[in-house]
Amino acid sequence: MSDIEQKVKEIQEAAVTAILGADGLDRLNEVRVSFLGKKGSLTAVLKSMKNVDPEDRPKVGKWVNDARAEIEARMTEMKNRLDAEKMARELEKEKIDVTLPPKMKFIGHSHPNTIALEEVERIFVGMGYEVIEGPEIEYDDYNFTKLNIPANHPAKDEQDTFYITKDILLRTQTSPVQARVMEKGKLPIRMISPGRVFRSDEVDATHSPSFHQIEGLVIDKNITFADLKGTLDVFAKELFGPETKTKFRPHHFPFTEPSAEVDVSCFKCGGKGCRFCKGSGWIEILGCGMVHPHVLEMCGIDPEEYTGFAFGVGLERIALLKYEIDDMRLLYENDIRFLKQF
Ligand code: 2U9
Repeated sequence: MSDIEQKVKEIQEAAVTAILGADGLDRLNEVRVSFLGKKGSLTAVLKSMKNVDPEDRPKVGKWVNDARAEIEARMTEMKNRLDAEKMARELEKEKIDVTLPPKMKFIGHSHPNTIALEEVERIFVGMGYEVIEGPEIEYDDYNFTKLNIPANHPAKDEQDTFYITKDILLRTQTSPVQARVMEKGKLPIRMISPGRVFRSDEVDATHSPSFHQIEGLVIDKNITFADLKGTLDVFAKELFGPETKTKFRPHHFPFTEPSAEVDVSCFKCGGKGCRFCKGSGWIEILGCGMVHPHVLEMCGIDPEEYTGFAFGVGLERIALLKYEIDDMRLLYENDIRFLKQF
């Protein structure tokens, strides 16, 4: 074996040993440069060709090319192996145990007021009512005057009402929404108006300066107190169960005549008397009456031709009763430990 052939063999062996010993793709590249690069040892043999006898050059060229092919084949093999190992390491790192229990995600849910409101809306929409909302800041005229609440009425006292100016206030009831609908003059009317109202009250278990009402209004020809009784009886049965009875007690409101307060038989004891209904068997839930002819007139409706009934319930009152909550303040504190029970 000639010296050159021997040298090419040694380079090839050294290269293969270096390739097999490469511990990563960077090292493999260094090996490539040191054997096959411009200044690599195998390239050096080609460069020394000018010293070789021209007759022997094809032979030497073949040895070098064979050695290069062998080195490159080993390189490719090694590169594939290193690539596969790298991929395997990465996959191992990214492995997900799909059998692990998930982290509990806390998702929000409706406030008891919202649940109660949606229930009341469902009942009235089912009877063909529209749900209409209106402004929380109102004119004295719509909040009081058009509802037959005169200038000297105690409800108008600054002790009870938040005034913004002499004529503008935070509405104390949602009735002004209904007064506005009546004024538009499109009859008949069958509507409920839910919304936030404001009264200058101290906070305690049953009072808050801001709470929610749902008021209802029906205006048509030949509407009677019997329609009012029937409607509210259906409402009570839907809300508290089919066994529920209603009782209408005479009352007074400036905007209705005659007026009544409505009690429902206690849905806890069925009317026998328990802690929940304070022994009476009845629970007061709402106020109602036939719309006062003067209110109809002030809102542009002829009381000789049309009559109507109206009612009002406190949303918080419904929520407290339905969910057996004993303190209204819990509805406003938004303590998640309380809210998540519903
Ligand atoms: C118009 C005419 C009359 C609405 C009515 C009540 C009786 C009533 C209270 C219930 C508890 C208020 O939320 S509460 O504090 N409401 O008792 N509301 S009749 O009467 C109207 C409404 C609009 C034009």
